[in-house]
Amino acid sequence: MIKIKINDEELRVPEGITILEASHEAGVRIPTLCHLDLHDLQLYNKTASCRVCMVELDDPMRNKLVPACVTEVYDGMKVRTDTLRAITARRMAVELLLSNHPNECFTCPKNLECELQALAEELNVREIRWEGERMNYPKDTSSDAIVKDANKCIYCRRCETGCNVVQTCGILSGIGRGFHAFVGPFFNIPMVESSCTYCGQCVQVCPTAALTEVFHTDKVWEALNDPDKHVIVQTAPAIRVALGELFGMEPGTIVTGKLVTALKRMGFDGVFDTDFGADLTIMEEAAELIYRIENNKTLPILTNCCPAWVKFIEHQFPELLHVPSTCKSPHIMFGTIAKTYYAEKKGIDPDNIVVVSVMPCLAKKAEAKRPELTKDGHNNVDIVITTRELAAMIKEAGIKFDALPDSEYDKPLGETTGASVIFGTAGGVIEAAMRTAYEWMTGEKLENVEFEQLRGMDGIKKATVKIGEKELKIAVASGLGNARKILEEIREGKSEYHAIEIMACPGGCIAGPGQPYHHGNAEIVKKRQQAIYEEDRRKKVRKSHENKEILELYEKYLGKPFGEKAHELLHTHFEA
Ligand code: HC1
Ligand code: SF4
Repeated sequence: MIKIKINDEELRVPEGITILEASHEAGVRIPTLCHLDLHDLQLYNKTASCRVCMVELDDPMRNKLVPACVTEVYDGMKVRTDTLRAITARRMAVELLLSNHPNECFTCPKNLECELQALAEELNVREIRWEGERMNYPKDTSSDAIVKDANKCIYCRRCETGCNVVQTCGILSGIGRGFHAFVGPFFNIPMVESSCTYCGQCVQVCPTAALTEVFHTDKVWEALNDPDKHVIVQTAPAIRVALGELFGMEPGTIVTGKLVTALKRMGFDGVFDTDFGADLTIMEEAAELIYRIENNKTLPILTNCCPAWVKFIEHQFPELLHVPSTCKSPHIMFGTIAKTYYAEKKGIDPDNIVVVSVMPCLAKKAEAKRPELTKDGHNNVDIVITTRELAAMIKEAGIKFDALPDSEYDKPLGETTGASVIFGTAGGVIEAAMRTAYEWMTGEKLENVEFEQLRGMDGIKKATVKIGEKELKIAVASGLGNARKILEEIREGKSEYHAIEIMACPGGCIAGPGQPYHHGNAEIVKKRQQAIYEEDRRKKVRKSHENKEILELYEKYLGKPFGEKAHELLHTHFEA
């Protein structure tokens, strides 16, 4: 340990840490912009490019301004964060960024969520004394998921690190110099022509609106206002534990009942839960796992509900496309059933049914457009909006969300289980599958349904689950960099696993890029995760194969799990 001083506070800190790290112990805030260092959420960026964290050293030998994020402490170091020089330097760094930034705050999609805007306020920037060269690059709206507005790029490189280092996708890099510089796909090709997975980690970390989702709220309003359309909505497992944050509620508040009421008041003809699709997925995936084990087919099986992960394997490991489960993802399964079974039951022409999914994810927007996820010319799912977009619509409709009473999801297709709600957090899909596979393989009742080994925020989790005489080796990877490690093992023939869950977002869907921005606060994500497990514990039925409406669906319509009709409707294929 060494002794340092920050402002007037004496501290003993370990050697090798930075001034920024030491400042947390001193209770002093040093503002940052480009810097990220959050192990739990796999958010990193240590490029020291923005110079917003400048502090002054009180040292006759070194008296100078230094960036706190990369300057290591030394014994006897005296740091001042509150000198005129330090304050002016920090303010000037932000002022220079603003000199080159579009003055569009009122209409910007990140208005009131922008970290640059917040810093300008925090650092008391009251004028911009320089006129930078403002760019007028066209927006890249080529993809169904992500909009890139290079004019708003401040070159912090967070997205680049997230894409290339954390997700190992290698899509983004710095382009141009000086005022012309921005981050984009190489040669600035349209996003849709790159191998982008739409995982959205770049959107998650972008401090401004240089990268945002494609907004589809107007499409939903149009459908709701079309008297010929029967518009139904489904909500992903992770929405109910995060939406409340956008209405001032504590992170982790479970708002399932209010969410349903709000959607009914907005005019949806049916309000459903993607959890029903998740229970259906488990029926198919567990049956597929058992089929593969009993028939010596390809193992491990990989879950594939995450569409960014699917694009990742398609682009980066095309030789392994026989490995993932062939199940469609839960919301796509739900859409398929809505336009077949539900349409028949209600006597509605599927042409007139519009299925809207509310998802914590941007990749789901692109997934819904995949040509193989259509039936008789209908998209299984028509429109995907994010948690943030839904909150914006609730506000547009003048609904006072926090004052809403609770309601129940509509029926049929409304019954769900605890197994399906845990899909919303990394490890949940495979835990849900194990609850069913255990009982199907042994014929015995599983008493303790909680598989602690598969829980938590680690990027890779491993467990051995004893099922009768058999030991199933299970892994969970969240974050595409971790998925790559798992896939490399499989490619080299070294994988010892029977089943692996993969999610592109570190932590799973609760931390998706369509959720309320958590601005790097891992506690928010942990509270959402606790709420997901709480919702599971509250459910009377906690195993997918005990969902009575699912059993009725198989009995009346689908036949056997993994059978012919189930194959036709609920399974898909991948494209290299
Ligand atoms: Fe997810 Fe899924 S859990 S992928 O994380 O399998 O997005 O919440 O809806 O489809 O159910 C997301 C969440 C979601 C699907 C389910
Ligand atoms: Fe990279 Fe994912 Fe962003 Fe695409 S969405 S550019 S893969 S981080």
